Amino acid sequence: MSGSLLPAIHSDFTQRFGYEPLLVRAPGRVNLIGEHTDYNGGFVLPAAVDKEACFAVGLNGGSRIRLVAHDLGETLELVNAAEISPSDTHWANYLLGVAAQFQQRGIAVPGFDCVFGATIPIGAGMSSSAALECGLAFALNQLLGTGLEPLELARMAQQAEHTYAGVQCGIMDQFASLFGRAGHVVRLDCRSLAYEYFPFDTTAARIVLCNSGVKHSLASTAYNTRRQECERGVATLQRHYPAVLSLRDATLVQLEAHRAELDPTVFRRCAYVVQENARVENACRHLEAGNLAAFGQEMYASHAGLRDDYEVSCAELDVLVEAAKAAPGVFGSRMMGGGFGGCTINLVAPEHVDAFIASVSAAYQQQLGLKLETYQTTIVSGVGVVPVAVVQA
Ligand code: GAF
Repeated sequence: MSGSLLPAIHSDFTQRFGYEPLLVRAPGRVNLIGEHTDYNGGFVLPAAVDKEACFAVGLNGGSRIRLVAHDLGETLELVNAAEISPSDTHWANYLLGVAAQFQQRGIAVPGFDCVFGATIPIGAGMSSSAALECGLAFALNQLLGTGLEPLELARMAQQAEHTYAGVQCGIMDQFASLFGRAGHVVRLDCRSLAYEYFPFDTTAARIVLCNSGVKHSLASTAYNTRRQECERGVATLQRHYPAVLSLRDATLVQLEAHRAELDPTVFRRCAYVVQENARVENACRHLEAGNLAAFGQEMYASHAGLRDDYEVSCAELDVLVEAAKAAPGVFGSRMMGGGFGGCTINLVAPEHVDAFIASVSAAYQQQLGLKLETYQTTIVSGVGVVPVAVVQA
């Protein structure tokens, strides 16, 4: 259990509440390619990684919900679990939103206690919020014996984000946290939710994240705006091509043919999504062929599209990607996640990782006066129970 918060979370829970909880870990995720495609019915290529949220959860036999953010030293108590509503306490909404999803499905939520903490850096684009949602959804499903399938838990976690956090996100992050498989990336068709695992060979490339350390404040508003712009594009295309249900069905030829009817910004947003979907398909073929150089080129093209057409990058991320291009042993680099800050994801030859980190850190310091934090991630399995005996070992 080295490096895990679970031992501390476990003892915090037993000291506060005096009974044994269920222990659950829920990983954050990386996404190799396929950004802002999930809510357009398209393709993504994420993996669960070794930065995680940890939970100790138990039913308390009463009607109170007692939530403890271990890292922050903050608590929130709700007198009546039957009356859940959004809270002014930001972090609590990810958890309350999940409990509300059980209720919406007609599943009564009795009083419960939850102590949680996370090693996922907040605002780094590694889905700390999805990990919180998925971890509690999984824990309550176990404790209540509701037997909901993991896909349903992913949908509930996504809905919690929509209704209690106000972000109209797609399903990638929640899916990756629940369905991650150690040593594999997963290609998800976000429309059919069909998925396929691809082995990721860490002897050929390591996944290194460079955290810009910035999170621009309008990120969630801008995210929702991007989604609306895509929907406007689809509405226009649908008048001509009724089979276009989402941008996943659209082509560049169709967009070009009706360019005059589309707002120029909407056109660029849609063109980016259509191209990014194609890049995910190409990238999977390159991964299967073991062609990391070609895979990396798709990553660079993805970043250029996110920067120029989708406009969700920022100066700090652009500096990091340019610095990566100039560093030794790099196959590819791009911003990752919703954007406006957070991390870049970099595929780096194992023998060059140290030199890569030194080189990008120096460039970041020199060009922006900022200190870079980096993470070498490993790919782990999705949300799961951790036996108390393992935590105490
Ligand atoms: C965020 C969202 F939560 C995801 O659903 C996805 O849209 C991503 O941004 C961009 O690809 O992480």
